[in-house]
Amino acid sequence: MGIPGGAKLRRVARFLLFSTIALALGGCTLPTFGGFRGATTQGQAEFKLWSWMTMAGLVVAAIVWGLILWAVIAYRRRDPDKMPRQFHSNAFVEVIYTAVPLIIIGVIFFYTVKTENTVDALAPHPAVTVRVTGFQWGWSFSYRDPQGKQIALVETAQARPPVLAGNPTSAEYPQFVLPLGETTQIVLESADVVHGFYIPAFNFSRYALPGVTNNFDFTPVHTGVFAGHCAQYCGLYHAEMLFSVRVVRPGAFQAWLSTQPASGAAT
Ligand SMILES: [Cu+2]
Repeated sequence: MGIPGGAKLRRVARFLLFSTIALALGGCTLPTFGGFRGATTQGQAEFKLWSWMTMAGLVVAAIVWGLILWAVIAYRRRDPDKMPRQFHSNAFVEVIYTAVPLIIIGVIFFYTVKTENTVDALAPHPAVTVRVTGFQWGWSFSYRDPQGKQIALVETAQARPPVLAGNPTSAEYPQFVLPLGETTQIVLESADVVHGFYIPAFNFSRYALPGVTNNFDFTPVHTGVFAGHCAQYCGLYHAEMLFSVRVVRPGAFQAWLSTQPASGAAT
């Protein structure tokens, strides 16, 4: 049997599909839906996945809400004495609403794996290596040369007032620096308990785990100062685990690096 209003439905679906594609391709700026566009190549890949998945979700939502509304209005009870035609199944519709979600899940799975591979990819020869250690309650950023020797150190001041909980970019909190357009490898560890190394503008968060080393790359695409904080409740002064990252041009980065003290015991 044919589906009543099937042609009209297909027209609506086609309109939604094409308007979404036109929206995405026009000016090639994807809508953010409240997300960050990503200040690194890895963060941009993450953003692209977020934006496309949200758009796909909205198309599905529009079709579902449209069908509900249509069924409610078109098949409302007009005559209290007349029952509508009774039937118990529709093989065609059932095959469609099983196959289409499977295809959607398959596409989402494919692009999620693809994006994760991009985000987790490690460059064989990163321009900079920074060993980041989370501890109760702060961060240390130890810059290493290719031989693993510490060449610069930025860390949370130990003698800080107990609670500042202010702006992550203020001078009370450590700020590490990354070169624009170059790949920095972060070697993430914890000195005590589980912490969360989170930079919202990079669309990136990862656990700092005691006894486990997490490696990942940042390739910044925008200069600027970006806030970071601990994303895993880790004790009394968890809210004090603020930091920021400043992205500068490679020349300015080398100038900054040369002024940094290499002192402090390597953690
Ligand atoms: Cu914490």
